[in-house]
Amino acid sequence: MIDKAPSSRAPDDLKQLSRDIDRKSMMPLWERTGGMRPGSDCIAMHWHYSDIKPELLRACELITKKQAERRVLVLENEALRGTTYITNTLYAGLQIILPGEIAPSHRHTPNALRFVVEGDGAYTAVDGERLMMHPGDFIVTPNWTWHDHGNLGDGPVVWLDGLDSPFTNFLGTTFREDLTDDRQNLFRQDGDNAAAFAANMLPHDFRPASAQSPILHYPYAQTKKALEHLAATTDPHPAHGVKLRYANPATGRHPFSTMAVFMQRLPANFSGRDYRSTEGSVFCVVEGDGKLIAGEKTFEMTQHDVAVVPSWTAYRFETSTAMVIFSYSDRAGQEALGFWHDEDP
Ligand code: 1HN
Repeated sequence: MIDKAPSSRAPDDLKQLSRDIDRKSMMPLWERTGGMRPGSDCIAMHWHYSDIKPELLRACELITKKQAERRVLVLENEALRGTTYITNTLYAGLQIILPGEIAPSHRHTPNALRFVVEGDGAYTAVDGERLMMHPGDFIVTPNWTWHDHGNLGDGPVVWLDGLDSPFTNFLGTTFREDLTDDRQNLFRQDGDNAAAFAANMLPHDFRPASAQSPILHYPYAQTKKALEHLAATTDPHPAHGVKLRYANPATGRHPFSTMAVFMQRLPANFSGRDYRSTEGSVFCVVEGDGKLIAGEKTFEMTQHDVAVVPSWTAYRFETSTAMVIFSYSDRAGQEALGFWHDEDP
């Protein structure tokens, strides 16, 4: 006998089907409400450095670098509380180190970048070499390289840590290891890495073994000079001003397999055009003041402030003074996987 037409059975039988399969860890795709679209649950956010700095100093009184291992205030997206993430794919935290302190050596599978916010005299040791940190410098800690930090100066030093830890957590590939000694053995002289890889030359027999940049240190003095030269000789891009991307000289791509890193300069009285892309970006103001308008929100940004703009949220800048802004995003990972997309009218 031919069964009744499906229409005369619904909706009770259909509801029963949903209940029955739910107990078997299944769900009906036709009940999914959200469509397929770009963007994420994260929200655009802004942290004033004037709110961060006093809390960092409080943490200095309450916890030693040794106790904390890393004395860091993590900037957590309000939509991702409890995860340590600033976007679905990126981590951001502000780290402070006092004179004489050291942060013991360890290594992990997430890649890390340091962006020096304030203070002089600190170093990061990476892969056997000590890299002196100056404000505005960008330092690469490629995954699985030993790294420890120290402060040889006479005042606190603050930097922004950017990690791709959400990637390794997502993929189930997060490993870490402590070195028995607090400090790694420095088997290279200061300046070796820059001489071998940052003079627009590469060692003759160098073969890139990974996507990571062989350059470990991108000093702000160079970046600033390049931005100022281009700002004086070329027209700014209508959305980004003069924006440069930190390059991996061995591949022409990004310094990390996952993270793209940028520095941009916006002229005074700039009124930027809206822009959006699938990358989530973390911005840190190096110099100057201005507004970042992200979706419906307006952030009044001043020096050292941090903001996050999630995937597919349109944003633009409006400046009063000239502004220099550092940023990193998950664009490298998106490009590598073939997912990156932008809308640039
Ligand atoms: C880490 O190793 C450092 O080495 C900073 O300074 C922040 C956040 C999550 C996981 C590892 C550092 C970190 C981190």
